[in-house]
Amino acid sequence: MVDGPAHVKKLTLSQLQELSGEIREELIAGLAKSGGHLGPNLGVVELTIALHRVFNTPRDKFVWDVSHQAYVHKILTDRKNRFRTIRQTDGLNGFALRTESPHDCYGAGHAGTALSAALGMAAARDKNGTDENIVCIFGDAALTNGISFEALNNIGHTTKRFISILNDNEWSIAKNVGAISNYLNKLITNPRYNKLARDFENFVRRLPKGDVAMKLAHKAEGGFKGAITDVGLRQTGSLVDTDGRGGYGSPVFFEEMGMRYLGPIDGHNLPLLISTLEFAKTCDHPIVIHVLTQKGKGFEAALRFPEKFHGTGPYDVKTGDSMPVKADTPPNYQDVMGQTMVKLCQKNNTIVGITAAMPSGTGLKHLEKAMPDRYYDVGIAEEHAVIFAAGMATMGFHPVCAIYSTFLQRAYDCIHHDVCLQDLPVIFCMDRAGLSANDGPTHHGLFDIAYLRCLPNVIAMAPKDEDELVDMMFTATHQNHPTFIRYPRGAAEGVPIKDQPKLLEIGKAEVIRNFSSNGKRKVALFGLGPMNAIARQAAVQLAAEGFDAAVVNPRFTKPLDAGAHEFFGKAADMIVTLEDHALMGGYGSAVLELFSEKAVTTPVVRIGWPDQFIEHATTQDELRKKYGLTAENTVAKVKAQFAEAAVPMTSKLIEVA
Ligand SMILES: Cc1ncc(C[n+]2csc(CCOP(=O)(O)OP(=O)(O)O)c2C)c(N)n1
Repeated sequence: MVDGPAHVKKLTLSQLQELSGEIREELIAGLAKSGGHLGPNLGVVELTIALHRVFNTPRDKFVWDVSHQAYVHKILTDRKNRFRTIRQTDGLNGFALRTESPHDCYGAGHAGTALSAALGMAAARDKNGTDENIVCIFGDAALTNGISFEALNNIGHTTKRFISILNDNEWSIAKNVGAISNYLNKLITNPRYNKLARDFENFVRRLPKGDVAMKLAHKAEGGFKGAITDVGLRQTGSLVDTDGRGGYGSPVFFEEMGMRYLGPIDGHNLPLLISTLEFAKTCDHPIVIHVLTQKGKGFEAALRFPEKFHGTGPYDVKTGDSMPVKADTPPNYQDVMGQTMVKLCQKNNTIVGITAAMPSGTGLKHLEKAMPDRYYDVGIAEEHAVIFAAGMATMGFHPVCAIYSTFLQRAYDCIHHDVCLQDLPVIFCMDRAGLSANDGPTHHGLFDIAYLRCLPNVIAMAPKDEDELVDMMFTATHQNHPTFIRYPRGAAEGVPIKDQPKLLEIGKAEVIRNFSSNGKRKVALFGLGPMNAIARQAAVQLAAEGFDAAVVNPRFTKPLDAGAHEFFGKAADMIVTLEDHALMGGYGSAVLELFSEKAVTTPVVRIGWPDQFIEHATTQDELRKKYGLTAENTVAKVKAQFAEAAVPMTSKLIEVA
């Protein structure tokens, strides 16, 4: 295997082809244990090799959209030997990361940012008067995102030198959706796109002899026409698309945006890719190269199941089968959410489900399958999803936006301006609220309590288990206000789910374990969402050490149960808040604000995530341990606080509720 990008430039075409085979093997074998974005990376092997053949990072800049497909780039730059540590504790991050390598000029994890970032770099380069190449690589689904269009609108009149590569594999995580996807398909099936062939032939003829890359191009010359006209053509079956307009697509859209369109070309044809990129380097006009790739190329299982292998867990290298799940593993929260949606929709025809390109991740695939007419996939378009939901809500519907906590950040203004300000009954199911451990900081959902609790009209809840998630979803469908439910990634607690969900009283906490005896130091633990289990464990440990420990399930971060918090605040010698969220502005902060208003002076220990971006790790437990979100650390902190502050024990007898 190669030693860095300089080495890639020395290889012959057949060696490059060998290299693509080796990289595929490394991807397939290397990710089998840890999982990761196998399919997208198998699709860009040749493209990434060609990029490193033609350009010189870190001087030239590659900006990857989402950057989940940058593994090959990592292998080809300075991280080959660490590749098998990817997404694991102290290992490589699964996305491009500026702090990881000078070859990663721009970090990402959220979709749709690459064109804007690359354009910013191109503008800066032009201002500096330097000549590095800025290359943006974005997927067909990134084009369903508004920011990409905002950038496209801006490119033509901002710079003359901008190379963008549209990596079109027809898939988002699920099958790509919408008019843009149809448009790209029409472009692909248009037999009249010979423009590249002409340009390209002229270009190849003008090339100086002896140049290694150009020899490759000449070698390709016989093949590239075939590549353009045959390889990768997708037959839609009928030329009349579902939109009824039919006909062929034309690249006029990109050209009207002030970009030169080249393609579509076969994204697995190395010489063609290399020659095309060489050509792009000479262009004094923004250019978009439409490259057709196959997600999962080289691994049978990934070709058969592109959605699963977009981002897969561990698998068997031979068969692609997932590793067996332990028999007693509770269901995932996302599946509970999706199955509950089906049940709720069956009973109430005002409810619909909306996803921004995440049918499996959010669990809404269950609704898609059972009741497709109540399901909307709007593409990677969180802002649109939220405003679309707001529109439906004005017409008497109860739309449920199922969006990961981290991706909902993208739609903050829409939540504020469209939903909360108009006090519309949109329901938000925020999966991955908490850590998304092996994804890392781009995907951790640690900020939603803070960004939501300052907005008027909000009802915000966090279930302690899957049964309560169902109650909360049911309760949300009975509200006339914006309602937000945050729950974590992965397996739920394993509690039984009632047949008939319960309507919860808004703003009412649940007392799980009350104070039981007097004459002991009293600690009240408020454990929010999944941290309630930690609070219960800590209570048992504290009780064993002679404390009287109460546990409350706050359920609501807004409105807070002022009565319960005040009661326990005054009754206890010490309060502990536990949350799977940033401490800054989170649930514990809300409790402190309430205590300040109610003149509760009891000391408060807050357990949650510190004021820093949390790195990735193999498991959530490792990070919780490192940052002290454990029962053991809670107990230790309580004891230290008692010792340090010499907290006086409440002298009067407590009326236990
Ligand atoms: C704002 C945002 N929403 C959703 C996602 C989840 N997501 C990650 S990759 C992806 C699909 C990307 O598809 P495409 O851009 O075509 O690239 P491909 O994986 O097909 O190479 C989605 C929806 C995200 N990363 N960012």
